[in-house]
Amino acid sequence: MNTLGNLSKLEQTPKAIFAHYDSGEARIEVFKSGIVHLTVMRGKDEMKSFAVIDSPVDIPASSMKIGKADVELAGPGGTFNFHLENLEFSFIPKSGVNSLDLKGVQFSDTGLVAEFDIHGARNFYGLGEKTLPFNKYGTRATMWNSDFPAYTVRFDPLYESIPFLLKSDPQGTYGIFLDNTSRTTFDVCATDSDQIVYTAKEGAFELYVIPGKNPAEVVGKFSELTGKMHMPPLWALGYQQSRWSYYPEARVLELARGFRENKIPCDVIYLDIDYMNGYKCFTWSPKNFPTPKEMLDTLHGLGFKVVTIIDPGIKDEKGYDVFESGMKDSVFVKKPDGSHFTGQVWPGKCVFPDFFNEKTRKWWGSQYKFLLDYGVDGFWNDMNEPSVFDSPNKTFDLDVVHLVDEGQSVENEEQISESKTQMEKFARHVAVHNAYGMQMARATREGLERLEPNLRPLVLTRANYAGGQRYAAMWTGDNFASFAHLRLALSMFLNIGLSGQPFVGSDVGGFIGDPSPELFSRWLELGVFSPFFRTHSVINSKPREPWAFGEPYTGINRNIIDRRYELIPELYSEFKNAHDTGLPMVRPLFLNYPEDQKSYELSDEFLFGDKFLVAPVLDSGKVKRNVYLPSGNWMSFYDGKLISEGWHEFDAPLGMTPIFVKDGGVVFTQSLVQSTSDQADTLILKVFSMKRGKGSAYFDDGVTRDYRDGKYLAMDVTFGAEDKTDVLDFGLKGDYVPGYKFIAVEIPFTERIPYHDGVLETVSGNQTFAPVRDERNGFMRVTFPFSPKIKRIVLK
Ligand code: MIG
Repeated sequence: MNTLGNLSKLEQTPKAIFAHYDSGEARIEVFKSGIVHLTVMRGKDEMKSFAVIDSPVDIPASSMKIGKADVELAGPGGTFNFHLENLEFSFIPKSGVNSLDLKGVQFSDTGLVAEFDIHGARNFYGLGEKTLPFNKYGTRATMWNSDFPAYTVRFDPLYESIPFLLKSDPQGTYGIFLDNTSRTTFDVCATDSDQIVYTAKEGAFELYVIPGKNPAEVVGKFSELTGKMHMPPLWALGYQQSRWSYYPEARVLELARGFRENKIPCDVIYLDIDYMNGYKCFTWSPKNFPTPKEMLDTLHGLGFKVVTIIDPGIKDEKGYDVFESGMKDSVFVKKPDGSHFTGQVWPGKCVFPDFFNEKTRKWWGSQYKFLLDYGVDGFWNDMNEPSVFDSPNKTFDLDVVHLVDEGQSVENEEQISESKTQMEKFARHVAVHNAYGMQMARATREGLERLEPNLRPLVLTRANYAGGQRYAAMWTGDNFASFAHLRLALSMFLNIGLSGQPFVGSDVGGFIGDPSPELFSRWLELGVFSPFFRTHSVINSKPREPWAFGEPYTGINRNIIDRRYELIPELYSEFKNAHDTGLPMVRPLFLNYPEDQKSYELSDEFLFGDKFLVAPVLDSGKVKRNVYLPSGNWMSFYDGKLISEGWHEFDAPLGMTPIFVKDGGVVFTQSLVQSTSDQADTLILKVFSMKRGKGSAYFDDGVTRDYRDGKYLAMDVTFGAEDKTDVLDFGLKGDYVPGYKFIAVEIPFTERIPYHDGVLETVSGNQTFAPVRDERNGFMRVTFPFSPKIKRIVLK
């Protein structure tokens, strides 16, 4: 017996086992790679998932045992036992330790409660965008997308919800995903030291248990379930400059020229709400931006892209074409009585698109044509928690109705009516709140893809939900100009990345307040390795261009941003890896070193992909940094000096983040450019090894989707040192030809070199060069002409 009543029968189909109760139903499904999904629903609580894009597979009969009320599934990741009479379930991982027991699911008028015994597990990560400690053990989190400017450390909830928890420690790992878009809470052993208590206000209990050999496998499987990050345009990896707001036109142009005159690379300028006419979406302010087309042409000529902000609120104003067309097509959110829900946001009284249905998403997507026609390159969706200034709960009324059609027909949408079958297509806001921002980002992305089918859009969103990586990059909202927030930003990136969303950044310098020059430079240093790298600040903040603080800071900031641009080939390749595997670029040490107990506590240093370890300075006044290097040998990125594993103290003067490369890595860098729209002259392979090394890089045109049809170049290189000869072997795949003129190799300097001969072997023959040698910082550089047919470089 449980709160759904008695179990009346078990039923089996190839893809599911159903348990029927007096007032509800449970269902067991299996997904690829051994993910087990348990749904428990009261009556008709179930809703199609916004997060999950994968489909269940046939349950392998050989691994299943069904009794009268019990089911056992034995998979490669462990054993799952269901006791369906009382809705209990246990997962015993292969390792046999830290099993996970669900102690029933109870439904009541206030929602559902489920308790899990965790049997000694003490390390939990994920949960998306949270300001709670890195390890979520001992914390309580709420999932309810909320706009809270100037949030503080431990403030919760914020803009985005990803109800995914990763248990990982040297004993083993698993993931649990509790898919529900209403208000949910996770008490991760804050009340009972060995129990997770989960509650959901509305909807069904949807538990996915993700087994895995190691945390990377679990995170990878979660991304199979909920989708991968899109491949962004290359320019989205460049440095980006924003503030609330740069206007008028002349100031925007002056800003752009400032970058070029100061020789500080930059790719993107952001226009915050003041570019609009009275904050109305899809308009230009005639006063501040009288000639947007000309301005955009000039900016493009200077090598800049432009991203404009777009909020969901549409001004309720007769004659405003976006409002009129939306009213005509009936796309705005309604109250249960059929009238429109309105609320105050920037433009004044607004209506809000109901992004949950396809008709509205199409309508919304097509609005972007207005801005694309002027040449705007990317879009920034803000306020989409949704945030409403004047409503008592700061968001939509909980009973407004959304038409959740997932592509179904919407003919009778006018009548939010008595008809039962129709009502099922509607969801009250309270049940879908956490997916509103994600569906806005989706409408934006899908619209842009329809309008410019061969371009990769950049969409940035503030609110999001699990799976939202399929639609947009995200930033961590209105943070604060303090060292505490710099530290927090990194810990947030790590958990957001583990939650399936690799493309993340924070407002460099802190949104609210004015950073000291030192804090700003330190934040830029973290920015070099932040997937999304944008400076942004609140209205009336002091100037925060990289040259705003004068020397020596201008020079320091230039060097920092230059480093980002030198690393672009490597960063882009890591983006491609994340797009392919779902693993984040910015990752905690334990993702690669799961056996290392120490790695579970460290959130102030991180790995970038498999090669880099980065230890930013996160304290004021510090010029040294203690760094923990996990197992193996490491080399300093700056001078190739060999360093052994363990704790070390390193110098870290302003502008110099300690960066290390795993011994055996070949890192792809390039010569300096002022934006990614410039072609760098030289591709530079930096070898971090004395003996054997390898690396790979990915190139494509950076803007179109042609890479899907073979227009890319995947370059694998292996390095080997023998006696008096160093050899680099190249493996190439794909038919894209990068525009480099030269390829240079940098090898740690030893007495074996300088070289006398360099041979470049290509498929069309060999060429011998007297190497143009260049000694710098412990490395010897040899340069050859770049050939897309390169097979091997021999240095003697
Ligand atoms: O109510 O558009 O987080 O980045 O500058 C504030 C103005 C609305 C909040 C965003 C911030 C942006 C600001 N917005």
